[in-house]
Amino acid sequence: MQSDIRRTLLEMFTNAEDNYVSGQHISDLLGCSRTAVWKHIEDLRKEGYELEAVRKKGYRIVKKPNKVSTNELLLGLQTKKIGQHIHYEESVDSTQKIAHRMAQEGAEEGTIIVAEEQTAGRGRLDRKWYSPKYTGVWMSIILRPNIPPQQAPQLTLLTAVAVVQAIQEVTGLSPDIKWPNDILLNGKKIVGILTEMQADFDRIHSVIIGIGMNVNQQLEHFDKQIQQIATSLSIEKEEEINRAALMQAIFLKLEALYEEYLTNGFRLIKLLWEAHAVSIGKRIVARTLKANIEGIAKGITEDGTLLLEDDEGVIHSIHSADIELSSK
Ligand code: BTX
Repeated sequence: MQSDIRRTLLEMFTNAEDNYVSGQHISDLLGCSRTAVWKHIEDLRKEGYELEAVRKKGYRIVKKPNKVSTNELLLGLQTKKIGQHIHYEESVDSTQKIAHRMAQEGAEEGTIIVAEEQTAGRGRLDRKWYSPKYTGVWMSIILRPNIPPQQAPQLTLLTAVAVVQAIQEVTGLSPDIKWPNDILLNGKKIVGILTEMQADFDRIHSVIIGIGMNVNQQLEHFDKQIQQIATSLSIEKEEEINRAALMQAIFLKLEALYEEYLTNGFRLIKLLWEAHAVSIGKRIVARTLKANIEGIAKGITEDGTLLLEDDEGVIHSIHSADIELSSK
């Protein structure tokens, strides 16, 4: 309730742009006293909003916090489901862990868990995912699709398309997708996607999609080990990028693609994915847990498996691997 009022207040200030909104006008609209208005303003200041108060004129926002708080994410959000429930924390071990717990406790489809920093962010196969404070988008999304569990990997590809579309829209940059879950700019990793699920043999309870996106880091923010392979949107664009705007764009694109997927299946998503994929048609090495396989990446199947043709003409179906372009 209190937070709803603060959200309405933020909406008023945002709509007013640089103009002042008078205290009287606010108390009339919200139906509360001038003292109550002042208390809400103080609460917003505690959230990190810089608000200027001028006698006889009123209030206006001078600066928003560099945060992906619930208020910032819900402000003006146009989706029906994705992002309508936000669980925000300053610092967590991993948003995936919290998402798993919340999904088990019955969290609604579309719920987002987001943190400013992760102290134990993880990638696939328990690899580490660096998630420094206030610089990136570290979030998990809970979905509850009515699809067979073996089709869940398609959602990784769907998410990759949504993230690429969102980056294009907000920054004008055009990233590439590297099968199955990396998004690259100039050959360096900008986003990682981790899809996990809670399921029985034949039924999905929830799919938890983790998205880690490097947004405002500079090179020195990256750990030495990954400086060669990682980049951020800000390094590539040479300006600071609004993380909340990026997240809202992801919510919108994801919702549209997810609706298309549930209604018409994977066909269109597959075409969109292939249009952004760098490795298709190229000679690559796929490092699976069992072996390294080299050959030409022919494309992906309906269920998101990579098809690789080796030098003997044998087609391999790769379900899980790290791939890189062959040096041959
Ligand atoms: P992945 O296993 O494909 O990639 C992990 C590898 O990527 C690491 O071994 C390292 O080499 C490199 N790496 C680590 N951190 C970064 C970074 N910030 N930028 C670029 N490269 C990096 C990819 O796994 C899936 C990552 C999902 C991360 C999200 S964040 C929100 C959610 N919570 C959580 O704990 N994980 C997911």
